Amino acid sequence: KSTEIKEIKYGPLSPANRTDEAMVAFRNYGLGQFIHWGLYAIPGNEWEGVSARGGAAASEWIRSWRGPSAPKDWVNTYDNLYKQFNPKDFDAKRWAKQAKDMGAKYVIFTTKHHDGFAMWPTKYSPYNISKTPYKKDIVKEVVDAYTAVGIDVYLYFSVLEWNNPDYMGKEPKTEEEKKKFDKFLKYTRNQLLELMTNYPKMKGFWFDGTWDQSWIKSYDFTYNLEKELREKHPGLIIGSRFRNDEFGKRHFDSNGQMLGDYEQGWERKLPGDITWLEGRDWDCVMTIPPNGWGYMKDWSGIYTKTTDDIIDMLTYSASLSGNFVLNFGPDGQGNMHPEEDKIAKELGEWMKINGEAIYGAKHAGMTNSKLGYFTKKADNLYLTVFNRPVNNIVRISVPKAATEVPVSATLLVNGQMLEVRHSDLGIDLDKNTYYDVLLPKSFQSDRAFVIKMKTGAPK
Ligand code: JFZ
Repeated sequence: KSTEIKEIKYGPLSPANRTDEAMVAFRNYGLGQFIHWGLYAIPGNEWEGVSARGGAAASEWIRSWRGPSAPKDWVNTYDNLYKQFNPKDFDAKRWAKQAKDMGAKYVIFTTKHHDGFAMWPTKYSPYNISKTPYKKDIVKEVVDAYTAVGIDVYLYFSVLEWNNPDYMGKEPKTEEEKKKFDKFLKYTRNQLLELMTNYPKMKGFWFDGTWDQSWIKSYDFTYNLEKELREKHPGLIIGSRFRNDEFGKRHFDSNGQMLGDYEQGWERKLPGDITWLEGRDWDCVMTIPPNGWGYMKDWSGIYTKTTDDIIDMLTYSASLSGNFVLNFGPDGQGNMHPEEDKIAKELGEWMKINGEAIYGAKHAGMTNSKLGYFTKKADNLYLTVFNRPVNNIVRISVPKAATEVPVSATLLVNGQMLEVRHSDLGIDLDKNTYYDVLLPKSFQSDRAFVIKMKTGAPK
């Protein structure tokens, strides 16, 4: 790393590691839900029975697909799908209840994806929900229903728009281009202010589609816009994917300072270890299929993550002090995929028992264990066990310098007390000391289970 500090005019606009109420809430969410819903839900990643898999990056990208069953004027066909958008089964309260039962503390909802279609009746573009047979304001229904059950709402917003004639990916150079893109920037500002005005209960934005040169070169505009958004909505939370500095550095400025309140780069991937994060807040957003955020009718022939996979990634995220956000792609009628329903239910059952190892729980500073992941909260140390030892001895390595060590243990699933004993193993005894938690042979579990330990001064 270079130690030279660059002069930066367009660096961070909010302090690192904010400690206000909104940010503390964000830090403690643990589990969130993402919802990708828009016109792409109608084709569901296929057209006239032909799958777009492989042809499109993901189901919500089907507009850019050129598959064999796509008509010649496919883009036009896609752009007219709104005339059919009439989700007769949509009930935001039902979704909110499902998310609540699953244990989600926040939801990120697509107000507008790359296709440019607005799920709210925006004044700034005719291409919006009010022109569909459904007519009603979907963003409002989602914000109200989720807020009513105590789930915080974040608005996903794609800056880039495929079908907007004023949008361009490259840097605007000619006077005409500059005029056009300037119009687009004003439009973007209007929509964002409109969203904050219409839905004052929203907590933040999850920005996307900010990677094009046109946006990157608009750093003066985006800096001032972020400032304005924050002024108009105290406590607003914005991730690191909104803007860049004047040198084109996105997510982090040229001095490595994060641009935004949390690191937003963990899209379908997870950090390798805690050192990557350098104490920053972050979230991981994850699909159940390999890729595909919008509805996919057909889940056959691809690896779709199991509830156990999800619990693993969720617990791992918590062990590195991050939030884990699970994506759902409802169909054109407003129903979740049946597999999503199943995972939501199973995850909720697990969270009801084991959620205390996730919510508000942070990196425990323990040596990584092959058995599972550690989290901590006050004087509680949690170990979510994925790999149970055949001898039922859960051996925990504690750094010798630790002032807190496990003194007692229980199973979260049934409250059973477990014996904890100090053991002297041979490995690195100058650095580590060992504690064994004994599992009863009779204890059975077909999912990961949590050992909750109380910590105290070593005897
Ligand atoms: C974007 C979208 O293109 C996609 O459709 C979906 O909405 C997802 C949540 O976000 O895809 C991305 C965005 C960022 C990265 C990768 C895919 N990234 O930073 O690596």
